[in-house]
Amino acid sequence: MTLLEVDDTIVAIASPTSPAPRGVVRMSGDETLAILQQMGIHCEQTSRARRLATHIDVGTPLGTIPVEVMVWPTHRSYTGQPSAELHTYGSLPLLRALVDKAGRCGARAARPGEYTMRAFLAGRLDLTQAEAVLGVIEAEQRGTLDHALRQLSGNLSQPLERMRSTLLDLLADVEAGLDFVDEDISFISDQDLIDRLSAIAIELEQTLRLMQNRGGGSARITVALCGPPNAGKSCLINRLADQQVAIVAPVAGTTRDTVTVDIELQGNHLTLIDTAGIEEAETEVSLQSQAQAQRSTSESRVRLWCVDSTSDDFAAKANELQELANRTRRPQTIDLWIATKTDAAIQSTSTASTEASWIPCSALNGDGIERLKISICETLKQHDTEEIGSVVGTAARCSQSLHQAIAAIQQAIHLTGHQEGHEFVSAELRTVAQCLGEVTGTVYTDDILDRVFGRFCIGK
Ligand SMILES: Nc1nc2c(ncn2[C@@H]2O[C@H](COP(=O)(O)OP(=O)(O)OP(=O)(O)O)[C@@H](O)[C@H]2O)c(=O)[nH]1
Ligand SMILES: [Mg+2]
Repeated sequence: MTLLEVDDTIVAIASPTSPAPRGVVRMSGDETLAILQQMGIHCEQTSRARRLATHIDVGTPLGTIPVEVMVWPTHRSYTGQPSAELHTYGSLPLLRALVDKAGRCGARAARPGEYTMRAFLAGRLDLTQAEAVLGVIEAEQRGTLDHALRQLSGNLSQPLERMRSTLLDLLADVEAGLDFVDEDISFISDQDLIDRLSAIAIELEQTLRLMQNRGGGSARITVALCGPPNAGKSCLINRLADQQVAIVAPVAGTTRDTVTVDIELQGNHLTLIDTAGIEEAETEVSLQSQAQAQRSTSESRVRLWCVDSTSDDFAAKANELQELANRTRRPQTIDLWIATKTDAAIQSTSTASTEASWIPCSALNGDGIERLKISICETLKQHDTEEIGSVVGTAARCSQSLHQAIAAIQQAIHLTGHQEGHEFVSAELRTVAQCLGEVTGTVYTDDILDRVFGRFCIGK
């Protein structure tokens, strides 16, 4: 198949195929208006987008069905081509009948991602934005959706395009100097070149790191409850999940195996993990449960460190846990500090002597639980906004190009520093520009387009 074929007119069902009140069939291509005409839809010849309510005869056995038609008669559409949407009841046989009729009138069935690819080829979107469209379609988490929307608005491609443009300016200076090499004229000093390349290298490394941090964007968010034995972790997981998933007992060391439960909080899909209280392992069982607890604690995205606010040595326990938290924290880890059993505290615990900011709560009477839930969601949101981020597909596709770009830029810095000829530097800078262009799609090949658009579903 030739991916870059954009002259024919394509048609596909664009809405989910499960029954719904409304379904959409989409068309795009130069013949859109002529095909609509053949289907019995007469559009007056104007250049404005418009909407009309009509009926289409799709043949036996369905007969004539009501359809609302939206037409973009010029290139001012999502795909940059004349296009149309036919809205009717969301029933698969009806939608298929419409697609078949359009097919009989000259349209071709669209391939996966073909609409978005036409938008890309028309310059409506760059490649990272096209991938963000997929990210939006597939987003299961609130945070993932926010990322995809930010990427769609160009937050990833804009800095990359800016860096590429600076680089092309530098390349022009370096290459202009090559023409005057005998006269010893240069358009940029070596030091200036090194400084400006180093700044781009730093920014690229940062972009790459942020991309990789997002690796598992669509997975569930893990939230571990951890802390000393008897701190009230199991009681708290039951309260957060609103069901009895873990055994609660007054003896220390009740929980052995980790217990997990899935919950949803403000659009975030969380997996809560109750762990064994942290203690010196003295038996084989304890050794295993401690190892399991440590693994869950270090791998979880959010950690709820629970300390019993009624205990005499609150501050000592808290400080010990904080050291442990610092030792085991990963770049994306979120630590929250929970003072438990506040209903039973005789006097308010002195949390001031510790560094953390504490969320007081009682799993018994529910005090502070709402605030805890809000804190979890807000910190997740805040962490997500701090990242440039990228949708998972973009990260997978682009990290190699970014690695190559960084290697080439470092080589260019090295060559300049060692006064090697500027012709070698210019070759490296060309590689960098090529790699950055592959990320945003300024430079693309069939293979890249195949990888990006092959992951889409038909109709998008
Ligand atoms: N008053 C009061 N008691 C609580 C609260 N939460 C837990 N407890 C009690 O504290 C004891 C220990 O609770 P668990 O939830 O089993 O504690 P844990 O941290 O899971 O303990 P391990 O599994 O042994 O590590 C039980 O007797 C609970 O009833 C609370 O909010 N208020
Ligand atoms: Mg427990």
